[in-house]
Parts: sequence; C-alpha cells; structure tokens
Amino acid sequence: MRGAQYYRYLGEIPNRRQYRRAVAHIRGGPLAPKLYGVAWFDDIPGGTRVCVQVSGLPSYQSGDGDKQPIGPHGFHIHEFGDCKVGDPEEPFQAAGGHWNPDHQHHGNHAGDFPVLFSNNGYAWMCFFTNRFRVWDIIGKTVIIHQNPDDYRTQPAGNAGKRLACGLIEWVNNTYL
Ligand SMILES: [Cu+2]
Repeated sequence: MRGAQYYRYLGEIPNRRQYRRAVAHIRGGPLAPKLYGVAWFDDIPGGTRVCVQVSGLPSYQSGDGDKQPIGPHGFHIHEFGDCKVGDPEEPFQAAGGHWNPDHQHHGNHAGDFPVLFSNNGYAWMCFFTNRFRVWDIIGKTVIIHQNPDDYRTQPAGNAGKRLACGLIEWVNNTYL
C-alpha cells in the first residue's frame, strides 16, 4: 500500500523536491466571519509535520448546563475538498465527515488532530503525525469546529458546528 502510493507519487510529479509541502488557506464561515489563517503540511522523515496559525477565533465560553463550551476548538481533516458554506446555520457540510482511510474509531482517525487553543482569538500549533504523508491529503479539507473534540463520541467527537474550512493544496516551492 505504502509502496504503491509512493510510486504513484513519483510517477505523477516530475520533480519531487519541488513538492514537499501542502497548504490550506483557512477562511471562517458565517459563524466566525473574522476567522482566517493557514495550515501547512511538510513531508519529513517518517511522516508529516502539521502547523496551523489562525486568528479571529471566537472568545472562550465555558459549557454551563446543556451548553457546549466554545473552545478549545476541534480540528480535523475532512474527506471532501469542498468548502462551500451551504446552510448558514450548519456551515461546511459539503466537506463531509472526518477523513478516515483505515476505518478507525473517532479519536484514532488519521485526520483527528489536537484541539486548537485560542489566545484572544489567535492560535499557533505544530505537531507530528505518521498517519499520512502529504500526498495522501491533497484535495481534502481542514475544518475548525466551535466546540472541543472529546476524542470519544462517534463519529466526530461532539465538536459541534463548523467555523472554518480550508482546501489542502500542493505548494510548488523549490526553496522549501
Ligand atoms: Cu471535524
């Protein structure tokens, strides 16, 4: 499986040194219109380094009674490359569910990421994953949610509404 993907990658891309990074420009929808930023994905030995930087996250609110806390924010790769807003009450449904190529439970999806902590609306985070290589996620989306991911509730960790979306695309940059 890995081998096949590797050769497909070599076959499709003329100079693989040029293609080691993907980027997703993240834009907020109607529930978080000031939210924007970028996520980038670098091919490094053994896996992928994921970094994300966003601003304009909504203020933290604790969860009282039946209310869900707002923040820290669930953050995932979703399966479809479509950031169409659609229903303003339930934005970004076109992105589909979590990207889950090896049929794991939520909490162990390849696209399950750490939550984003807001610092007065700003968040910056990098982490490593060996669950995918950069070329596996081209054409998928990243989604930032309103509520924290509990890494337990199926199928999406009870992370609530979708605040922002970004399409994952190759960056062609020989200087990386
Ligand atoms: Cu999600």
